[in-house]
This record gives sequence, C-alpha cells and structure tokens, in this order.
Amino acid sequence: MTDEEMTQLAINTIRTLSIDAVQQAKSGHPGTPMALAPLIYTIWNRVMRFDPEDPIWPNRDRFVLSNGHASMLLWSILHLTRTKAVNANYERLGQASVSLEDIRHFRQLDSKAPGHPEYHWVSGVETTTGPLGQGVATSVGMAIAQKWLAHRYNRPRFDIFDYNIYAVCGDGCLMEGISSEAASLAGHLGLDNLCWVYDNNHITIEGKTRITFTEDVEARFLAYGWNVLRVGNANDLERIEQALEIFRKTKERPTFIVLDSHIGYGSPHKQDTAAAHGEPLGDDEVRLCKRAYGWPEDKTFLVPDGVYEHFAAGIGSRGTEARRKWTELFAAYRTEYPDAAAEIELMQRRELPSGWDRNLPVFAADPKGIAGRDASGKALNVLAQNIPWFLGGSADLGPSNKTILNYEGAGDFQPDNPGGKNFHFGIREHAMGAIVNGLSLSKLRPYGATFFIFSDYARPAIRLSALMELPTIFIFTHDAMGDGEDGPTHQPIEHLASMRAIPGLVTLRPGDANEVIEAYRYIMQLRHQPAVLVLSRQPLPTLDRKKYAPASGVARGAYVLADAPGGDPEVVLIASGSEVILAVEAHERLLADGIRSRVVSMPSWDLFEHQTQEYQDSVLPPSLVARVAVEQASTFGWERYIGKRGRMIGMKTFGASAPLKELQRKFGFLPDSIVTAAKEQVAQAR
Ligand SMILES: Cc1ncc(C[n+]2csc(CCOP(=O)(O)OP(=O)(O)O)c2C)c(N)n1
Ligand SMILES: [Mg+2]
Repeated sequence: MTDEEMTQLAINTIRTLSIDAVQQAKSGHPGTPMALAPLIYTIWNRVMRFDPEDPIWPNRDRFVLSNGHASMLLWSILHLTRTKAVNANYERLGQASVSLEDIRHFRQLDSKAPGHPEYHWVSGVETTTGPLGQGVATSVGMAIAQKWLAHRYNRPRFDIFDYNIYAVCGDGCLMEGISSEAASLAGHLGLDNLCWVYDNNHITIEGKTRITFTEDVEARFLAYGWNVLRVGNANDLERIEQALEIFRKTKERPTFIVLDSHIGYGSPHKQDTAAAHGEPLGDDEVRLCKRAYGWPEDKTFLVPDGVYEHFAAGIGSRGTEARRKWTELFAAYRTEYPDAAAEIELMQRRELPSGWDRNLPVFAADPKGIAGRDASGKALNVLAQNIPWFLGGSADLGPSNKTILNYEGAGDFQPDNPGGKNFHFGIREHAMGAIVNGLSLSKLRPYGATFFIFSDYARPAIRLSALMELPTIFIFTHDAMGDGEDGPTHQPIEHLASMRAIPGLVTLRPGDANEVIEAYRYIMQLRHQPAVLVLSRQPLPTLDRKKYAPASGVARGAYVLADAPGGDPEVVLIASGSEVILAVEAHERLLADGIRSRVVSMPSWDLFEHQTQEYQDSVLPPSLVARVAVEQASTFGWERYIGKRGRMIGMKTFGASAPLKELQRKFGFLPDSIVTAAKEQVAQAR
C-alpha cells in the first residue's frame, strides 16, 4: 500500500467509525465528521505536537472542537491515536481514553464517547463544547494563557511553553455573538498562537445558510485583524497542511482558515443537505457511502490493519519525541531555575504556593464600614502578590468592580506586555466567561468581573465552568439595589436564585468586609469548583467580631452570628450580604423587647447544604418554625429555609430608579419591617 493509500484508509476509518457509531446509537451527527475527517487527520497526524501517551503534558498543542456536535471526529481520533486516559489527580492510567467499545456505545450511559466533547469525562478533550461558540471563545483564553506562561517562564534556551491552539468551528459558532466578541479581542491582542478553522459548508439545521447567514465572513475576520486564509477543498490535505504552515509562520495575528467542505461527503443522497447534519444516514445510505469510500459494505466499526500503526508513526512518534525533548529540557530548567520550575509544577496540580494567604487583611469593627467590592479589591491585591499565576480582570468595569491590581509591577496584559496580570476583556461579558475558562483550563488561576446584573451575559460560560469543574472565580459587584438611581435595568433580582441553581457552583454573598476575606480564603482552596462572589457597591458596617461570631463561619455557608441569651431562640432571622446588618439591628431591638431572636448569616446556600445534617440543624433547629429571611433578591427558593409558615422579605417585582434609602423603604428592607415580621412569626408560633 502506498503512503497515499494508507492516508486515505486512515481518513476513511474516521469517517466510517463516525457513520457506524451514529447509526448504532440511532442518534448523532454523521455529516460533519464525514466532511472534516481529512482536516482532523491533517491537524493531528501531521501537525500537532500532542503525545497520546500523556494527554496532559503541559506543552502540548491544544485542539478544540467547537462544533461539538461533530464529537465523533474526536472520539475517532482519540481512539485511533490510542490516546491514554488520566484521572482527576492527573495520574496516567495506561488504559485507552476512548476504546472501540466506547465508540460502539456512542451516546450511551457511561461511554467515554458521549454526545458532545466533555472535559473531565474523556481524557484528551481540552474543553467541553456543544453550546455553539463556546469552544472558539475558550480557545482565546488558552492562547492568552500560552502567551502569559511563555512570558513568565521561558528563558534563553528554554522555550518551556511554545505551544499552539487549534480550534475547529462551523457556521453556528460564527453566528453566535460570543465568537465575535472573542475574535475581536484575539485580533486586538494579536494572538499568533491561535488558529481557527471554519467549516464553510453552507449548511445548518434549517437548511442552506443563504436563509440566515450571508455576511462576508472573511471580510469580518480581516476587519478583526486576523490573517485570513482559504482552502477551497476540504479533501486537499496538501493545501490544508500548507495553510497550517502559514499559520505557524505568521506573527502578531491570529489565523482564520476558511475551509470549503461538503457535509455528508460521500453520501449519494445526503451530501450537501441539512439531512446529513443531525440524524443517522440509514442502513441503505450507509452501505452506499461505504461503497463510495471503497469500504467493505458489510463491516462495521472496522479499523483496517495498519491504521493504528499509521497514527503511531505520525502523531505518536512526533508527540512522544516532542514530549521526551521537553521533559529533558524541563529537567535542565529545574536545575537552573528551581523556583520557576516549582511554580509550574504547583500550578499543574492546581495547588497554591505556601504563604498564599499571608497578609490578608482583618478589618476592625467600624459602624461606617467598607463596601464588599472594596474589601474584595484589597484581598485581590494581596492574593495576586502571593500567587504569581492568580490574575484576571473585568469587562470594562474594573474601576467599579475594584478588581484592578494596582501594586507595582502588576501591569496590563497587552500585546507588548504579555506578562501583565490585569486583563481588559472589554465590554464582552460572554467571551470573558469563556476566556476565563480557557485560562483555567491552562492551569492559571483566573477571575472575571462585571456587575451582577450582567452575569446574565456570561451565564452560559459560567455554567460550563461548573460542568467542567474548573476553579474559576467570577466577581460580581453591585449585587442588589446599591446603585439605586440606575434603576431596574441595573438591579439584579433573580440572579442569586439563578446562580444558586447551577450544580457545583459555589455562590457566596458575604455580609461584611471580614466575610469577604473569609470567602476568598475558602474559594482560593477550591481545585475543582468555580465560585461566584456577589458583592455590595455600598459600604457595609464591619461587625464587631468580639461581640458576634467570627467570620470564619463563612466556610460553612451559614452560621449563627448572634444568638438569644442561653442559645435558646424563639425566632431566627436569616440574611445574606447587605441585609445581614439589618438583621443584626432588628435582633438588638427584639432582644430589648424581650424576644429571643437569633441571627444567621447565610452567605452561601451551596456550602451550607454540604454541611452535616447535625450542623445544619444546630444553625436552623427544625423545631424553630418562627423564621424571617431577608435578602434584596427574588424570594424564589427561600421556602426551603423558612418553611411554609416563615416570612421572606425579598423581591417579587423589579426594582426602581431612586436613591437606595428610598428603595429600602419602598421594598421593606429596614430593621423595622424585620422586627414586625419577627413578632408576627413569634405570635403565630405560640
Ligand atoms: C448555542 C447553541 N444553539 C443551538 C444549538 C443547536 N445546534 C446544534 S448544531 C446546530 C447547527 C450548527 O450548524 P453548523 O455549525 O453549520 O454545523 P454543521 O451542521 O455545518 O456541522 C444547532 C443549531 C447549539 N448546540 N448551541
Ligand atoms: Mg454548517
């Protein structure tokens, strides 16, 4: 067999595995894998530096399949390259990342060939994709991370980080707004380590793109400042390889390759139709396709002799050699630069350097107090100095979010300063979320910030953060009606409920400056969970922790802040954030009136629910039915803590435009209303 025949055989193996898997599952997307098999083959077997023996080797090239519905491309290539599995502790397991059995069970429970690429579930998947546009946007974060890592850690003769990022996307990814945000920023930053390949097949689910998508995509990317190339035939390996070569030689601009392809390539009745996108071809058509490829029509899940070996001789030997060289290089680097090497190793395991929390401030009691966002800004500036790879920024609200690192040498991340730790995401919240994910997937410790109201614009990426179990941090200030005059467009209502509803996401709304610090102390130690910090714009009094319980209770999600004498309350007041101080004031008045009240500060539902039942019952005794909760947010969900008979002082409508004091009066966020509600509760319970 000639080399060319062997190559064709390997490509057709990707195609037929994809076809057979979709047919067997009776669901999935065969057409795009059939069209893009030559592209995936070329990137993986001829270009990428990726060692199938170690899919998490730090200097590997990254591959992102942003059109995640074409997941069979990834399962086929991970299988054929015999990529090995690693576990959550980054240990290599020796077994296949994706076995032929997994592919036979494509889209079935527990298979390592699920419907869409899932990071953390399948080794070799660099990021979870499926919501179109997320993958390409995340790839921008990966490219930024490479630049940052190279700047900080490379030394003369030691290119420790010199990897590239390849992302493949379709029409859907490019229609979604997030890709425009991300491409705009990537162009500005001149990320020449980033290459997107656009599968230009003129087809989406509803038919030809002439009904929806007729813009000049090339002109758009040229305008973003990208290097734009075109390959007119998706089956032309040489031209694909050449374009990828031009990408690697291009400096100071990301590369965008338009690849003209035919969805369902080889299918006599379905090629170039939307029918090839998302349904099995059907048995008859499968046979016709196989005939067109010169494939045995009766064989399914066939990997012909020599195909594994062909990949082993390509990506296998190139990747193993690249990793071997790098490992040697890194050993020498460790001798010459032990501190830098130690940082890289800590970072890879998502650990923190010793002394990471030194100098975190403690705030003295102060009735005037300090805003949550200001306390956060102080914490960030301490943590970023203790943890070199802790960095981030805001979607153009840095001065308001107080997320700017202003110590000497922190710097701004810009094309001419890739070591800067302040990121300017621009007014691009959605891309910011995905980019923060990309930074975290690259093992940096990132944060992104905006007003809480605009978390809506980033939510799909936050959700993916939780799904991928990434320790990202989202800092959301202006958490309620604190910016009163801005009015209802700027006042979050349902956002806390919405964040609390995301599985695995730690949402924290601290009640004073010391709770903010404790919140950071807790979330910095998370290795596999994202966190959302919800912070006030306005000053909140700093509680006297000699009189009230220590703020370290934050780590348990909710804690008894102030109690009835003897610890025997007849009513409990539960509050978060800016309402904690209102509850404390009400509590003092209730005590003066002879009513035994307790105040529970509840910064985080999620954390509280992970405590033992015994602890939960000690904070909120089941027998204590007189309960008042107060939170400047939707009442949605609070029944779980106040029960059927409890009272919730919260929001059932949108807010209004007025000074905060007036809004507090209008909506009942006053110690008075809490006292009244508490007395009613006590009377009802008696
Ligand atoms: C955000 C988002 N919206 C909708 C979908 C549902 N969906 C999956 S694939 C697809 C069409 C994608 O078209 P294209 O990217 O051109 O893929 P092709 O069919 O060419 O492979 C849609 C609408 C999705 N996965 N993500
Ligand atoms: Mg398409």
